[in-house]
Amino acid sequence: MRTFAEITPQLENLAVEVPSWAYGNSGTRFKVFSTPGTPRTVQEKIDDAAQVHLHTGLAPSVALHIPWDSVDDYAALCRYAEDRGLRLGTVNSNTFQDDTYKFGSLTAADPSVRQKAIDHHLACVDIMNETGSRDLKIWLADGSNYPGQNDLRQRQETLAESLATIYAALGDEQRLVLEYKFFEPAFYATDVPDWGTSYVHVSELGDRAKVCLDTGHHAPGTNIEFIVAQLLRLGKLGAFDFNSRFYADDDLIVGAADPFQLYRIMVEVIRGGGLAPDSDLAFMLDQCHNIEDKIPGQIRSVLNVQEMTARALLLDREALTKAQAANDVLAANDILMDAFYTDVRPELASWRQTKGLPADPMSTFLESGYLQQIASDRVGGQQAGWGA
Ligand code: PSV
Ligand code: MN
Ligand code: MN
Repeated sequence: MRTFAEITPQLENLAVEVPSWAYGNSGTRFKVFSTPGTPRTVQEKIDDAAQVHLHTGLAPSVALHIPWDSVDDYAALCRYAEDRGLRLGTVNSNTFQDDTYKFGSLTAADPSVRQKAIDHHLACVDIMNETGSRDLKIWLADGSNYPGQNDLRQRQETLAESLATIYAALGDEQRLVLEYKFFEPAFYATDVPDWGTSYVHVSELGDRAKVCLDTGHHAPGTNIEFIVAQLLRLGKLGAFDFNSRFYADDDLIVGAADPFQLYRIMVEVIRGGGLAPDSDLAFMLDQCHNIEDKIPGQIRSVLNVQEMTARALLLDREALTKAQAANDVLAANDILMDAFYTDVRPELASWRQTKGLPADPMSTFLESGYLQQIASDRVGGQQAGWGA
């Protein structure tokens, strides 16, 4: 196995973008629980995100969701983030909470609905121009509930046209990342249900269009690391939305349900060059903290990603390649498991200290008094945008 000292230069390249919506109240369709100190404004979400970066050194940017995070002055918002050591990152569009989009947005049969959805994305690009954001992330709720409800094929044509219009509005340094999800809210057919469909569309668009892989958006048992390997091989994996799932789109803390899966994903990321200094692969969280405290939930999440990345970096790739070439099934599996079973937490703690970070970011944050402070300062926190 490699030593910890050998992997730190690569570990240094890891940065995880946090979502603004993780700091708002969220829940299920049964109940949204409020948390004392929940942000009331996007600025307060940025304040909370800054705490995650301050204690972990891992989360230098925060993703926005439009219109949840709409403001009058994005340049000022940018400065606000910079003053707190953060960048504004990916801009997420939202065409799933408006009555107009009941029968689809970018795929809608009604041209006026489609135009409204396209215009929303063009407005997102305008925002990106002000925030300096590189990525426009599109997740569509579009789909149908009953066989015969829609012309499946026509909707693919319509989607391609809508995406092309949006893509044409992007600047040379900007990208479009298209997320897929196998079901929900549509239950019969979803217009972008899988990585293949996303791949087909982004390939048609051009080099600056890529797939976004949300780890919670697959059927149970799906081999996600295979998808990672394939998309990296094709140069088309643009971004991750990390989270954990037990059942469906659970949006739980990444690495909580299945740390081994996260490890396997990171092994393929590293194998495919996704952690190299010149890689443009974005690591983002897409999570909601329904019952746990939000900032600690985010701290735990970025630390989980760091931990599994460190284990994946420890993997002795040379030995693995040899065992694979010799068809030594058990040796190959052993080599992969050796790195996975290595507890990297003590070495990560010492390494953090060498960088001026707390050895234990979670306890340092909890002892800082920040949670108590926001609980007394903030009254009437906002919902993340989800739930009833
Ligand atoms: C809906 O499933 C979703 O969770 C998608 O994963 C998006 O990335 C996210 O909402 C935010 O729009
Ligand atoms: Mn997502
Ligand atoms: Mn999701």
